[in-house]
Amino acid sequence: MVGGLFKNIRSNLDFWRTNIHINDNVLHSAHEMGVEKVVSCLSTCIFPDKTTYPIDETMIHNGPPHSSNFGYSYAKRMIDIQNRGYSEQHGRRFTAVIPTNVFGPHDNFNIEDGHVLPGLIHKVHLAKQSGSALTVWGTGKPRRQFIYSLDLARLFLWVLREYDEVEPIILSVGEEDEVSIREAAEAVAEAMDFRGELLFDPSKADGQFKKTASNAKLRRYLPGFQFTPFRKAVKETCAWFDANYADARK
Ligand code: GFB
Repeated sequence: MVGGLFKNIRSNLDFWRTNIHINDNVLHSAHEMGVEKVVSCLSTCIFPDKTTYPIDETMIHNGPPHSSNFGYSYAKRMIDIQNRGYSEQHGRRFTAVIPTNVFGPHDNFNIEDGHVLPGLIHKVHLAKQSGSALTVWGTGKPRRQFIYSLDLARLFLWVLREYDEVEPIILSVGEEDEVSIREAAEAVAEAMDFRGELLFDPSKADGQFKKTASNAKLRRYLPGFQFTPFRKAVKETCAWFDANYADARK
């Protein structure tokens, strides 16, 4: 069960309970059925809120997560604990990846519950139709690393076939590819040829200011992996949404 900042703020208990049940049902069923390997998803938003940067895989349990998504964060951290248990007690190779903010075609474009990029893409689509301004929530100052879903899928196949640690691995673009929410909104506006005004609504929460993650461990394994350039990935996602508006999750 995933969602954007605002859905997390509204439903921390649901995020905790639902994900804890998913964790145990999936992992224990896999164990009982003799499944060789399971790759679960954590997220770079589950790391401690008070931390040094860049964040790396060793820091997952070093302090409380940001208050906005504590339910999701603690539930996801328990996957790492459970994977360790299956490894020590049963020799299972159950592991986890830690993607940064994912976006791409087939995303959840729901404005209230979805993540920032699909939310902005949907908002620009509507603003162009109505000739209104684009309202970006918050100050636009927070910073995020975004990974294109197609790049994440390529990395997932590599993890499934080649990565043999139980310890989690961060799957993210580099620290140098981090952008502000304002820059992300400008990239969406450019990709959709939106000429209207960008307004910022600071009455809406900013959430975590930054959660800059290091992909040094990934780079040690795959030094030559090429991420899709951010603006190219945004353009492809916007084109997908415009072409599939009727059937998109929104
Ligand atoms: O993707 P997002 O909702 O979640 O991004 P997080 C929230 C940031 O984008 C905040 C700003 O700074 C918002 O103020 N923002 C601006 C918007 N306009 C919009 C908009 O139209 N929609 C949304 N959603 N945000 C989540 C975690 O944190 O990251 C989840 O809460 C999950 O658990 C996800 O792990 C990957 O990046 O802040």
